[in-house]
Amino acid sequence: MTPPTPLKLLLSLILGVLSLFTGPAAQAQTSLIQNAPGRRVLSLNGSWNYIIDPYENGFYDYRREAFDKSATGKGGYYDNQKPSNSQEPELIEYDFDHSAAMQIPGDWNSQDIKLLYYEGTIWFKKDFKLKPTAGKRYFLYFGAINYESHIYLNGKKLGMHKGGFTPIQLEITDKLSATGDNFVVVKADNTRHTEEVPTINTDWWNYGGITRDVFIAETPGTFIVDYKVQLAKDDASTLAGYVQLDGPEKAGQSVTLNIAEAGLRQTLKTDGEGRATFRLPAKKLKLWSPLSPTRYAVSLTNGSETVQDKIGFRTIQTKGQDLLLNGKSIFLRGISIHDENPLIPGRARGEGDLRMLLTWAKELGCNYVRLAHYPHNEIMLKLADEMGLLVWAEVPVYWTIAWENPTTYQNAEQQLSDLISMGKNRASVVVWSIGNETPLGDPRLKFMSRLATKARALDDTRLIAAALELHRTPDNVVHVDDPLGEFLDLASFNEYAGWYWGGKPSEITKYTFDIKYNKPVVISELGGSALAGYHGDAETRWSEEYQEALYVNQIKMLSAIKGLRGMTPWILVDFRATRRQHPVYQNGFNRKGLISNTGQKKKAFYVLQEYYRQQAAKYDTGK
Ligand code: GCB
Repeated sequence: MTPPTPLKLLLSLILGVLSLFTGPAAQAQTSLIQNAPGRRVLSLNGSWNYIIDPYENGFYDYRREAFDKSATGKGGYYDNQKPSNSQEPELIEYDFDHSAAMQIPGDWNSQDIKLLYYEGTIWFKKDFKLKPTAGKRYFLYFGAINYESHIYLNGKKLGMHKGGFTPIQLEITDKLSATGDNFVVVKADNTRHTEEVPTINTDWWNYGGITRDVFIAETPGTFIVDYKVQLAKDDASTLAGYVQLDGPEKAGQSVTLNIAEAGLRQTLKTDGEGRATFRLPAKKLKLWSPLSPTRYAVSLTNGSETVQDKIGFRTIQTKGQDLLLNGKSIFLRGISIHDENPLIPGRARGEGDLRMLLTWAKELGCNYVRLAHYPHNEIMLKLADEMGLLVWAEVPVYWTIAWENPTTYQNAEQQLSDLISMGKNRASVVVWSIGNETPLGDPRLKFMSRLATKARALDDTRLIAAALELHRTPDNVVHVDDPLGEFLDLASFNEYAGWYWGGKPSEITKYTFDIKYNKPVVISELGGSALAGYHGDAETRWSEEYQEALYVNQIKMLSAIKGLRGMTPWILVDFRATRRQHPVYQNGFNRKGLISNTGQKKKAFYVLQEYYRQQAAKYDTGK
């Protein structure tokens, strides 16, 4: 074999960067349809046939050349080939229609026992009927597919996408069949790779498949693709935002913004790019808060199209170590949550599962949740708006990723942009988190500070944060001086005194904190494990009593921090994690939940609930 020339190497590097998003997916990612589920939709949820393909035989030929890159583009499972009536004996070595089916949305691990630990490719196929109406446009939309997906309609490739927790949107207007009979095929591959986001090492289950809703949105030829209707930065009397049209007639159009209940109505004109920005006086708005989660019916009308949303309005800002919601001090009574329904156990499959998680958080006394460690379902953000819970939303820049790889950075930035795009109209979202427990070092600081700058450029009305690193000195001082803190709005860090360090729960009150930043301290994690129903004394690891004592003493220790403005202990419910191997106490579950995987509340739940009751009495009454 001849070694590649430098030119060839350069070319392959450029192609590598471009291949992160190929086909229409690339365009789609820059402008996700705002409130896509609220458009006119045809749901493709339900039963999908699947084929397990660990060798990727449906994607590559025997020389390992991809079928979809061949001259005919044919040969892969996405052809969904069926025997024809010809006399020729045909060889077809797969058959979707006679293969097993699973429910979508839903991870594959929880639907077929032989897939519990599976990492690799699975093909999915769904038939649907849709006859396009002339003049309309159609978008195929997936809430999330973990991790790399190749998507085909009627045997033609639509695009490829990487990232397991952000929406995928593909225009299919010209690709629907005239007869109305269509089929969509998805190759989903959840193989972990060191250069991806997240990387190979995490403390959560690598659930594969089409884990969120699938539907087709129908829009007019020129339509309202995106909008932001929020309060201006730190200014409760000004409504600010934009409307973006897409389509051949996007320039010079009138769009009417109407918030009838607030007596607000304004007609805007789009510019040459189809965009109209606005700043309007908004004195009469009743502000959104956890105590009173007021949302307004907001409508945007362009010609025959009206898009409707329910939007709350609030401000969030920091002042030294104080944290102000609508100008008033607030204490964030939070809890961390994974996108998992422990009762399945598997990825949450829709509104019912998500509402159950948030109802538990409310019962705990929360006014705040950390949606760790990746973008959660858009429905979760809407429920948080409705139920009055503030949100920390995050991207899976987790532990040690490939800091020096430009493609890895682009990927992280894309996931962050998509998260912000999806959540920017939700009053509940007050924090964009750019990562969790990333290790100190120059390449990481460069990567993370660039991400922080990007987040601020995309949305200056929310706080930017990350779970920072800490270190201890022999004098029992815990130092938070991670240089990344300079770029962030909160002093947030994960702190595991009494579990990973610091001795028994009764010993941890000796620790004090030295926090370099004059910023609100919002602790992003603390906690320890307990197996529900296992009892011992406060020094018996894994017992409910140990976890209970740990929470009692954590609260004592943390209450001494000047500037403590909230916390999200780890975690609401036990969750599946391959790292957690102890056959008696863990059994494949991270047991730091305050609620077990069968829904049983552990003793520590009540400790935190009582602390939050006291904090609520102190802050929510304005005392
Ligand atoms: C952490 C991580 C979280 C883990 C947790 C644990 O610091 O951020 O993802 O699950 O600790 O249980 O160790």
